Amino acid sequence: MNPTITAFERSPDGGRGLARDTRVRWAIEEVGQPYAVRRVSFKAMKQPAHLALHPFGQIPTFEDGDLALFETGAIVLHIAERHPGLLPKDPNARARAITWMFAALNTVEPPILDREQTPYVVGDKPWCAELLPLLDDRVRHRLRQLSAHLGHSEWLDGAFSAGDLMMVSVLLRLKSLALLEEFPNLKAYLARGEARPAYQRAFAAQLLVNAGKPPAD
Ligand code: GTB
Repeated sequence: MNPTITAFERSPDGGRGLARDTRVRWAIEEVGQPYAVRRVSFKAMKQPAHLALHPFGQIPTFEDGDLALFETGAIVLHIAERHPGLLPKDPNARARAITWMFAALNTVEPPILDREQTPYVVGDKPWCAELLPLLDDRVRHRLRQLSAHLGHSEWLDGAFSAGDLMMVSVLLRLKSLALLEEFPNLKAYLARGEARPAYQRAFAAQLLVNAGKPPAD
């Protein structure tokens, strides 16, 4: 049996690849494994059958035999550890690649999410317009640090790894904001990630089911 992941029945982003199943699809494509997708509605995500897989009622999940995982960090790490292609063999290089996965999820993604979600959550408050530039600055600060580390390198630490896969996935969320324009090396890094054939396959697969408006649920 091939592993099965879950994804939105129809992503609210209409196929822009921003829902987190895309990074899992990308990891599976990088290691060249077949997989199946079970699409779930927002309603089904909160039902006991899905909650048994994902205690927070979200996507994506990953099932392989009697193993069920949630959290994209854990899922991508699991895939990378079981198949060659996403983690270096050298133990120290491997540990550093995993460090970059954590950095993407714990250090770079949170300020990006705060910036992205604030307009949805408190966009009607009079102080929201003052808050957004402050949140932009928090993102800018992290991007400046990441940009300084990357410099003219192709990837974060030697060859492409699960750390890059996660960092590019996180940075993709900035595509609708102007901030990335300030960091040409990060923009080019993102473009390199998106150009990878495995990413292209993952993106195309999610686009196939997500293009168009999401159904009312
Ligand atoms: N930390 C978890 C992980 O990394 O796996 C976060 C999982 C998560 O946030 N899942 C979201 C979800 O299931 C989908 S990806 N949300 C439904 C819910 O909580 O009820 C987040 C997401 C959703 C939609 C867009 N979009 O439309 O642009 C982008 C990202």
